[in-house]
Amino acid sequence: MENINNTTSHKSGFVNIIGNPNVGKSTLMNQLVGEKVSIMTSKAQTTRHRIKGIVNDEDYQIVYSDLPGVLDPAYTMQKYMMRFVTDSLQDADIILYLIECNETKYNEDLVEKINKMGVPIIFIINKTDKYNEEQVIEAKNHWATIFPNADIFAISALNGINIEPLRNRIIELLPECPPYFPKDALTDRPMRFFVSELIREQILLQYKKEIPYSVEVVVESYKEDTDIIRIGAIIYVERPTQKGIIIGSKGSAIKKLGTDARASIEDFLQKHIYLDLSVKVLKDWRNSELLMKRFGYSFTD
Ligand SMILES: Nc1nc2c(ncn2[C@@H]2O[C@H](COP(=O)(O)OP(=O)(O)OP(=O)(O)O)[C@@H](O)[C@H]2O)c(=O)[nH]1
Ligand SMILES: [Mg+2]
Repeated sequence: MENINNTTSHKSGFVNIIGNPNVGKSTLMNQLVGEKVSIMTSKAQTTRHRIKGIVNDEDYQIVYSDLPGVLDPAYTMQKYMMRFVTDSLQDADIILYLIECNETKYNEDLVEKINKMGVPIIFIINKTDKYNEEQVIEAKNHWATIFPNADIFAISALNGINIEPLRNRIIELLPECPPYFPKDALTDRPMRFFVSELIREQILLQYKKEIPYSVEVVVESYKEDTDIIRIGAIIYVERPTQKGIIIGSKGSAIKKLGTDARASIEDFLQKHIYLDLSVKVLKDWRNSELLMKRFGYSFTD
């Protein structure tokens, strides 16, 4: 029988996560999505792209976007990273603005734009596990004046504290809308992208100083056989000395990198993989518009 009083409706929307570097944006997105869609490390500027993580339910679809941290660009790559953030204001249905509890610094232009957008803002105080109640209250009072229209939540993304009420509020605020992506989609990125990110995550964890920031990882080949996936990736660096550091004495550093990256990719793909890593010098790639485009920084969705 046809239901003429069709009361069932579908909600869907873009929920974009904005905040300074290292405040826990990727950790929060992974918690909300329930999968490791975005790499997370203790180093600032881990995330360089807009990465979508999609949550599907019968009645709704939430399209989260993890974003690079807000910064003053010093070179071309950072200019592109910041563009992902400003572009994300255009399609946001809900903004999650995240801080670490003790933080007071913010970009005034960006905050003004967010406040004028007219979309719901959820202001989130993260890493509450590291601070006492008084400090959390102080942060709430301080930031309520900067985001006067925002809902305020205090959470620990790492420990999963207060995530459930936050998730419920997001669902409440979602607009009525058909789904943007197929209802079985987890992300809009191809496997190759996640593989290159997992290799870069190991580089962030294993190498010091400027090395992780001078590196771009490109998956050149990805061949799926019945019981193994064969992956070839190139690690681009900016200078010959950096190539030497990545490889290490008698190849020891790249060997460890290969072993750890393979384990992490196998964990993600749940399949055996063969990983071939090579290192190439691409002088000053971070300051080249052409190379930024070639490396996929110019696409925002
Ligand atoms: N103690 C504590 N640490 C956290 C929490 N959330 C995230 N972290 C840690 O903070 C660091 C940064 O986390 P990310 O999720 O990579 O932060 P991000 O904001 O995505 O950083 P960028 O991508 O560099 O801008 C990691 O070491 C996390 O484990 C939390 O609730 N409590
Ligand atoms: Mg991040």
